[in-house]
Amino acid sequence: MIKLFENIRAKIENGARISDGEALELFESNDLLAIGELAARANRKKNGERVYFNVNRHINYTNICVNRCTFCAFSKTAEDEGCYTLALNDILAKAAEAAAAGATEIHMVGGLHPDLPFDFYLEMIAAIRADSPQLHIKAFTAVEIDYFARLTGQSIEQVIAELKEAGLGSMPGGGAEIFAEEVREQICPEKISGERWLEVTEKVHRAGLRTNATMLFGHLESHKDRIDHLGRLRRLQDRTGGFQTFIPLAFQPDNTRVPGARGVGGVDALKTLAISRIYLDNFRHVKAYWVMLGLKIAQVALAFGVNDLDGTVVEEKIGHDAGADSPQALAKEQIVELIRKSGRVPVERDTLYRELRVY
Ligand code: V47
Ligand code: SF4
Repeated sequence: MIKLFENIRAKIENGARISDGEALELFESNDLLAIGELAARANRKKNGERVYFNVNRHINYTNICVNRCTFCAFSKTAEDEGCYTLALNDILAKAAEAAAAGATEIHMVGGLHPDLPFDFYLEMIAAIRADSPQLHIKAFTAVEIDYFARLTGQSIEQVIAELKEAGLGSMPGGGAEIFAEEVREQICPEKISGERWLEVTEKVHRAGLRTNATMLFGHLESHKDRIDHLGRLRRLQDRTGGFQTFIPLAFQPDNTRVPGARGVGGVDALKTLAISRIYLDNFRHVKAYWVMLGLKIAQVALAFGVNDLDGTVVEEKIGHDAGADSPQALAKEQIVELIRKSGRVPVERDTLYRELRVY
């Protein structure tokens, strides 16, 4: 074990990358602090003492979805009680409210609605851009892009070009879940495959848009499946350099249909964040999404290789529908305080990681 940590430390110092075998040994080690120390070292080389956050707002325009992922407590059918689709005016009002409160980003995703035409999404983006030009619109995932292409009979390239023209600025990292086919078959059988997610994302990067990448962990996947997931992301990033941030999403089990589902413990969460940082040597940023992790683990994660705490969020449904016990929103001052109390330097960023203010 000591040899494992020494070898990895040398690799980090020399800018070499760890192998899948070494990542597996890390997952199977109980030496959380040694893993964290390596991850903190890898992060410090890239980002020094700075920890990023942004002022943003999430808008989930509809929860009606033709996919019925078993891990998802957010989605409904058009017949279910509690299903909704926001009217364009409501969406614009939420965006304008966010802009007035100093937000620089709108994060928009939703279900795959059976009836809304592609024009609805183009109009939504164009209207937000016209109304609140100061907001960066980060919206949709590879899953939606593939759905829009099927809806319209257009190529992925054409769909991306039209969204970009309407004002899409970048894409969040959702829909990746776990790429390993056998697990994906159980948790999201109707969703596009992992390979398709990667293929669509590659096209988005080639069109000049940056995206993030996520990994949903803590359900049915093994350590090997997690490493397989990280490996496919690392290889795509080698080809395109289009990923900004990696975000491990801790599975929330309430109201879901994953057999035997339990929550993610603190040790597993910290280990997964840290190993992601060490393994993904070609990702600059690793985000602790406080909504799924809880504020305390997200703050401690800053000592385990993490350099981003996401944002103010304002209104969150996906995690809270599945039992997340974090707050709905954070004020900018609360995020600054969380980072300060960890001894690091809070930096407000925009979506593309331009520094807006150092605290
Ligand atoms: O793709 C769904 C996940 C994702 C559950 O890119 C769940 O900056 C946990 O991708 N428990 C959407 N997770 C959220 C997302 C995201 C969030 C914040 C920042 C960024 C970013 C991206 O949420 C889905 C899915 O993987 N999800 N259900 C659940 N029960
Ligand atoms: Fe639909 Fe996305 Fe939920 Fe799957 S995770 S059911 S695609 S909203």
